[in-house]
Amino acid sequence: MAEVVISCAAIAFAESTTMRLMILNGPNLNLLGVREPHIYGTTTLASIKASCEEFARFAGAQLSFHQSNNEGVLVDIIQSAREQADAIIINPAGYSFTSIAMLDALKMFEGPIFEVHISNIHARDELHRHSKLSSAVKAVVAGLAPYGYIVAMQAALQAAGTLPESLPAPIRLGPK
Ligand code: DHK
Repeated sequence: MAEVVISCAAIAFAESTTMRLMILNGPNLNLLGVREPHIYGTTTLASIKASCEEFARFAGAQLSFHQSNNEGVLVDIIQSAREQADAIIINPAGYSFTSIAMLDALKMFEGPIFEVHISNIHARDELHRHSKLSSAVKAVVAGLAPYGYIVAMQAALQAAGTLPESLPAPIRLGPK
């Protein structure tokens, strides 16, 4: 009987410490792979999703992965993160430069937010250079190609102290 009680407590602990990551992708990212490959490369969104899922499995994190071309849908998903996620990783794509509605929704999320851009938006044309959403996020990863999603996941898990113990100290803790 005592054994049953202990294992129930262990399950409850494991559930309460599982990091819930939400990855959110904005408009036109469904066409990654064929879309302006000289800027965004040839990796598809399905491949990015599979890679993020593999990393989440390795790290023992929960992952939900979304894409929408619709600003209102993206606002709804960001609002749902208030209940369903501990951290948001968002590539707002074209809405980076226009969406006050998404900025307002992100500001209501209490956990850390990581903004990802596949390209280095700071080295691009004037229209693609100034994200309106960055003021609401903890960090911006730009220019690392699809690997930026993995870096953002790692940063979110590191900030929460939930990177696997098996990783070397510089990755788990950074420089002392
Ligand atoms: C993706 C887009 O769709 C553009 O509108 C942004 C971003 C850049 C990216 O690099 O992932 O400017």
